Amino acid sequence: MTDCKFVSEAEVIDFARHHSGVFDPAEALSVEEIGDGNINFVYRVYAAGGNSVIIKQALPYVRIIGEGWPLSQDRIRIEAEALMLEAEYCPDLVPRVYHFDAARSAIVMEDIGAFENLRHALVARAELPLLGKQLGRFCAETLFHTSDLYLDAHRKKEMVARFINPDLCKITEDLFFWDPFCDHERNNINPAIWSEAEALWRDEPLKLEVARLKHRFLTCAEALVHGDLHSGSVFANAEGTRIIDPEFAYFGPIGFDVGSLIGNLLLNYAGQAQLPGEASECEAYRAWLLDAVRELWNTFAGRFGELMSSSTKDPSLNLPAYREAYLADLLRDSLGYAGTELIRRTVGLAHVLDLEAIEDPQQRAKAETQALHLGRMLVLERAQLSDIDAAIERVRQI
Ligand code: SR1
Ligand code: MG
Repeated sequence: MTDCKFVSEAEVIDFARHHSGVFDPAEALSVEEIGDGNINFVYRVYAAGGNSVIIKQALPYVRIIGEGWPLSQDRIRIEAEALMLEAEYCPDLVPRVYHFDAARSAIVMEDIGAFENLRHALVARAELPLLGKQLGRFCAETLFHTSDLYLDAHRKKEMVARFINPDLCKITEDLFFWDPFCDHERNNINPAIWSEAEALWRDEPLKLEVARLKHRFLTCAEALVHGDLHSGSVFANAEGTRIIDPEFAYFGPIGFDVGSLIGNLLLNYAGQAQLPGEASECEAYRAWLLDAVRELWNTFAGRFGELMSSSTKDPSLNLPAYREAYLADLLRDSLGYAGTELIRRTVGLAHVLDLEAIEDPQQRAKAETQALHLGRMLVLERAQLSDIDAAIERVRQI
């Protein structure tokens, strides 16, 4: 499938025209390449009248590296199927898929251009009153309905097989759970925090807990997770939220998705104190970020708990005491994975604007050090943090 790349703008336009049902046959179309992600090519095709679509194409390698880092194109089928499954439970929170084309390794989907990339919105201290609730609902609905609590046993195993995603999982296995904890050549470390990084590499209690989290990531086929639920995979504004890019989807631990979101809100929290602006604005935004973490978790746990009691099919799992214990396990996992996201985004390969926007390396080092300390605390203390309020209180102390 190496020759499926669009070779001209006319080809992209023709593809959009024939596979979206959005454009009038007579209207002239334009195209722009808008992908700023690490892995794929993304185009926006639009008409002067306002209609537009997005085309995402997956080539057999990582876009930012080139053919030296090969990657299965099956990821785009996985993304299309995951988006369509998510739409069954949260149609208002994901872009509509108009067409998936296996030969082209491309998806034609709804343009969500009215929303802003969440990472940029958070750096700009945007007001997003619906964010925590909508992210919590997305996680509860998509994760419950693809878990053994809801699915028939045979259907669940069929779905696990459809979503085997080894290339993308391997990226996470390495970038989250290995590189940051050793002096790996892929790491990207601000020299001003070199001693903090060295302390991580020597931190045996931390490495033991990260090994436990990695083993769960490798073996726990709990639900169809999005698998890359960071702020760059979310678009938002004051009226709503859209979640995109589930190409890393596979059957993994539920806490990985919830934790990735919490970790990203906390990365922004760590960055805020060193970003430009009035101290009072920064403090207010940091308080809002912690409220968003609380709202995300409470919405997730509230809705997941309701679904467990109303819709769990297997009577042996539908017990009030099990519900309570299971939600406590999910919180512990989510806090742990939030911790690994904080650490890998600070010293690993893939950095984030929330920290990179701090221009002065010494100032950035303060935010990066806080991110590392928050991450370490969450990984090590996750079993003792009895509820989300206790976790937030500990975050405030660091
Ligand atoms: C080479 S891929 C680096 C990162 O980008 C993706 O969005 C994932 O987060 C991955 O870890
Ligand atoms: Mg992505």
